[in-house]
Amino acid sequence: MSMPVLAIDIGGTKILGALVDGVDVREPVQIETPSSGDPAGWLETLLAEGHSWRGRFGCVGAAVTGLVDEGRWSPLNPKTLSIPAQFPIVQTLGRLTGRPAFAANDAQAAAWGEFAHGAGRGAHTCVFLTISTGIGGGVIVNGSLLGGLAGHFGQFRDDSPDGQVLEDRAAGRWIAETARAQGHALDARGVFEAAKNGQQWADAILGLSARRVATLCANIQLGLEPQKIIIGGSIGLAPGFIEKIAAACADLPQRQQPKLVAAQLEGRAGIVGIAQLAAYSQTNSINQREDEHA
Ligand code: ADP
Ligand code: BMX
Repeated sequence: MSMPVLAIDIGGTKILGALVDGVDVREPVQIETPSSGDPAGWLETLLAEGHSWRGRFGCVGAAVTGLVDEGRWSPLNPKTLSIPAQFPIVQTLGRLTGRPAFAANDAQAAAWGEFAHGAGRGAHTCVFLTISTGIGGGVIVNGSLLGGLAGHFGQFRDDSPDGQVLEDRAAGRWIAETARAQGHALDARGVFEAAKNGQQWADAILGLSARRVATLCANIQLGLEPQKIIIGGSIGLAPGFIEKIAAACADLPQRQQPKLVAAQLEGRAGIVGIAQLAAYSQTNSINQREDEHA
């Protein structure tokens, strides 16, 4: 019987690690993502908290916010998470755990998790969107996951004079900054609470965020015609947010309506997906060049 995978999901707000076998997630450990320092130190902290995992996994996989190219991890938007460019994530994981390692973008990994085990089952062309600290995406076309830059919908640009990308005008950091600018020192979760308690200002911020995400979904539908657009991330899955996106899409012509569904694996999509991708990489020798050439 094969051993579980040590799966780690590093987002702009939280880091989650667990032993994962298929959809079975055991001994989860969650820590806040530090806003400074060295990712190697963050991983050491996580592994110390997850000391019970030691010796009980065959390989390790990390789903990380940012771009992963040949085992090296770089930020596209340092406002979502500021990490050093070209950080050798695969080599570092191998050194810290003594096991073969694999890494991929967090939203791409979550897309694979949902496709293989969640809301994307049976949808050979689908898109996963995480609405979280930033906005990430993963694209499955005819059953294949697109890697590299593909799916970085949060980096979409318009003609904003300040050069802001979409996630800087819609995701968790923007929601908190916009609330603060209006005199409410709350994070995005606090803004959802305020909206639930009937605060008009909070509902207006969330409405604008959802409308911008709805425009993105409409454009994705035109660009790829996915059978489903799967919405995840703590903001995407917060009560009422998908309904707000759907309401903002309601006036589109029927033929152009995006098929929105909630992520079934919820916050586990990334670790479930990266576990499967890491296990697959062991038998197919992908994404390990950095480790081998170190
Ligand atoms: P990450 O970006 O680290 O992957 P999340 O998917 O949890 O993590 O997204 C983090 C963002 O979601 C933050 O802006 C946080 O304030 C917000 N958030 C966390 N929990 C909730 C919640 N229950 N309801 C609404 N927003 C939430
Ligand atoms: C950003 C980008 C993506 C990531 C997405 C969601 C960085 C550091 N990250 O668009 O690679 O998938 O955020 O990340 O440039 P999360 O932390 O919000 O889950």
